[in-house]
Amino acid sequence: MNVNDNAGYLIPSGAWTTIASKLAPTSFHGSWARRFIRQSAHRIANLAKMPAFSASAGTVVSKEPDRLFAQPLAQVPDFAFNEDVVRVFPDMIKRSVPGYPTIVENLGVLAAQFAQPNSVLYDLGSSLGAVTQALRRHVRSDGCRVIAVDNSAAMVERCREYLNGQDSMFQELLPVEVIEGDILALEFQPTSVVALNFTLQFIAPEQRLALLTRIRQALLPGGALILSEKLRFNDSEEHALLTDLHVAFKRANGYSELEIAQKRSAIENVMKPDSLEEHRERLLAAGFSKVVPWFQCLNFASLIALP
Ligand code: GEK
Repeated sequence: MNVNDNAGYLIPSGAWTTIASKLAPTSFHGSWARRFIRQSAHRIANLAKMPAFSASAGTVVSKEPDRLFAQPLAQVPDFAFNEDVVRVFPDMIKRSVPGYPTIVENLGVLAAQFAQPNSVLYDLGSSLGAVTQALRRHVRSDGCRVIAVDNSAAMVERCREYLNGQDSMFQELLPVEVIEGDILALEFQPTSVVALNFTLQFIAPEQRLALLTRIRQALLPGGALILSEKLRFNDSEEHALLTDLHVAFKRANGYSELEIAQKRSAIENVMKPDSLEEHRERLLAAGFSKVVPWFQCLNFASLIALP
C-alpha cells in the first residue's frame, strides 16, 4: 500500500475496518495480495488504537475543527502556541494558509533532492511535525536523520505522539529526534536540508539575519534551506489586493468575519511578514548564493536558498 493511497482525504479510523473487510476476503489472490492484506491489517489495528487522529495523504493529524475565535472576546490576547491552539492546529493552518498541504508534501519531495548521505535534516519551528513527517516519508539517502525543534512545550508533546503514530503506521521512516527549545539558541550540526516552514515570521526581525547566517554556515555543499513565509508587498495596491484575496480564501474555508477579525488582531503583534525582496536580500547577506521561489499562492510563498 502506497503512503499516499488516501491522498487528500481524512478517513475516520473506523472506516478503514469497513474498507478492508470489503476488500480483503475475496478480491485478491497470491502473495502480493496476502502481503497487502497483512500490511493493511497492521495499519488498521494501529489506527484503531488512535482515536484522536488519522492519516491524511499519509500524514498523521488531529481532526478537531478550529473554533478558537468564533465567539466574541472582550479582549483578544496575543496569539500563543498553547494547548488550545495545538488541539486545532492542523485544521487552523490548512484553512488559513493557502497552499499549505501542497507546500508540506512537496517540501519532502524537494528535500529528497538536496539530502546528502549521513547528514541531519532540520525542521525548525516544527509545530506538530507535518514537515518532519514529509521528510521522513520522502528522503531515502543513507544515514539521514531528522531533528525537529519547537519552543512550544504543548506542540512538542503532541508532535511526539503523532510521530509515534507515524512510526506505527509506516515502515522504513528516517529516525527522528524532537527537541523542545529555541531555534535561536540551537547548536547546528552539519546539515543538508533545513526547513523553516512559516517560522521565520515569528522570530524578532532583528534576529533573523543572525539565524540565517548560522544556518548557512551549517549547510553542506549540495544542501538547501527551504523557507516558507507569509509575504507583505511594497506596492500598496498589490498588498491590498492579495490581503483581500486571502480574506476571501478564509471565508471560503468557513471562517466568519468575527473569526477573521479576532484572529487578525491576535496575530498582528507576534507575526511580522517581510517582502520577497527583503527575504532575498537577507538570504544573500547571510551568505546564500542563490534564492529561487518555487511556490506562491496569494500572499504565501516558499523559497529555496542554496549555499
Ligand atoms: C508546519 N512548520 O506545520 N524557537 C522554536 N520554535 C519557535 C520559535 C523559536 N524561537 N518561535 C516560534 N516557534 C510548521 C508550522 S508555525 C506557523 C510552523 C504558524 C514555533 C512556534 O511554537 C510554532 O509551533 C511554529 O514556530 C510556527 O509546517 O502557525 O503560522
